Amino acid sequence: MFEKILVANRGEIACRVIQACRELGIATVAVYSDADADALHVRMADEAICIGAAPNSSSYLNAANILSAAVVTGAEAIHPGYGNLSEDANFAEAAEGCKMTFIGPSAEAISRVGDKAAARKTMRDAGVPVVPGSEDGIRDADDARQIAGELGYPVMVKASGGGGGRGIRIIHNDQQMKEAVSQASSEARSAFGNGELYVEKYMEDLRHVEVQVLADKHGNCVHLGERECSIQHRHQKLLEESPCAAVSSSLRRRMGEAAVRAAQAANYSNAGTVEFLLDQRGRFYFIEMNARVQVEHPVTEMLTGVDIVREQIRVAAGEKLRYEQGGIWFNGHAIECRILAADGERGFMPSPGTITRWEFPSGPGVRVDTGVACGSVVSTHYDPMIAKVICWDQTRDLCIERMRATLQGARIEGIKTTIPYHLMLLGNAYFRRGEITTQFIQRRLPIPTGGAL
Ligand code: MV4
Repeated sequence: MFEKILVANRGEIACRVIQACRELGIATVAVYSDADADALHVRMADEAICIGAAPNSSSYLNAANILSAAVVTGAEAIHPGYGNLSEDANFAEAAEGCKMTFIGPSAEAISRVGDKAAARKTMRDAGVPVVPGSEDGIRDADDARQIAGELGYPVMVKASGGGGGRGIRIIHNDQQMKEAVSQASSEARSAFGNGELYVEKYMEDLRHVEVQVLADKHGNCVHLGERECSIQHRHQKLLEESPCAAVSSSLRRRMGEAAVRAAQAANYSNAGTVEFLLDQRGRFYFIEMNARVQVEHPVTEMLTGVDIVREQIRVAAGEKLRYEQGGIWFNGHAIECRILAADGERGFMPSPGTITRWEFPSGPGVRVDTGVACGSVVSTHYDPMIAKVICWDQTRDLCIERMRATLQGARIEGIKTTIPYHLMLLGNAYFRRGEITTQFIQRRLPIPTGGAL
């Protein structure tokens, strides 16, 4: 097992990884930018080393400085967290080139699932149902129109070079195609350095359900159930939960088996997530695979009792999975609310500042994963998500009430947060009935852009 791990990230995920290392008796090295010298993750780690100036591009995306920091501190492995360099195959390869273990899939597996158009092909060949769409990337708008003609509008163009929401457009007719393709392609080029797009049939009013997989380097792979992730604002998830109200135990088994097939087809190891769209008749379609631990991994941990980050470290060290599929149980219900330093009453406008009060209730089934504390300075250099509140209870209704009580009990001063919006969400009749699709925010609870809630 590793003796020292460098955590190549910041915020709550850095704190999360440091905690997992501590439980395993592994020393930790934190990296920080000039703006993060007093950050919580720096205070938690055994060692800390500055890797650059405040802008993310100068520090947490600065692969050379991070690798140098790992070498000079004698780290044997690097945990990238999520975002930043976590799905950068070149970084993974460079770490291995410096004789360090990258805690994640191999560089080849990252590349294979990171090319979203090629991944669809891999999955189709593996017998995983895929959203109808183009075989490969498209050449230009005419090519896209041709494919849209076969699929029928509306269609979605997406970036081959990366997932999430950048470089995505929904197109309703031929006239919109040229502009949409040019905008999406330039957005993708600036975000991922790759302007290639592919086309999919836009499947309206479905659920966005992802399955967690965990694979070791010895050919073993299990799934850890699904997460309902339809509640997104501008392709940013706001609230996730598990299990998904629309997934029966037999559907869970089928989606889980498809996700395991997807991981095996990609020759995948470590933690990964297979994203599907699920329709009202229980048919599911692959959209993409993510080669990193996800923000929302705690809801799966609360249901299964599996510590995903700890298993990532064990698998990276060459250990065999300690779980058989038959030994994975899904108990109760878990919900995660992402707490952003943003004004939930003004269109989620960023709300930087110094936190002068930071208190959350605690108790059975209440977990707060955070990278801030009282006195922390929240800047606009980085992602505005400063904490995740995760609640577990025996049923969905009890879990909703526990989450509401926890958020109502929060005492945060110095910045605005999205807690007011989350409380509205948890009180919304459609949400409480589990009537959730990808259109939920737009149709049931639009983000207020100004004035009191
Ligand atoms: C889709 C889709 C419908 N049809 N793909 C992909 C990235 C993720 N952030 C959202 N994604 C989606 N991909 C096809 N072919 C629906 C979503 C989607 C979504 C789309 C618009 C508005 C909100 C959404 C919430 C979840 C999923």
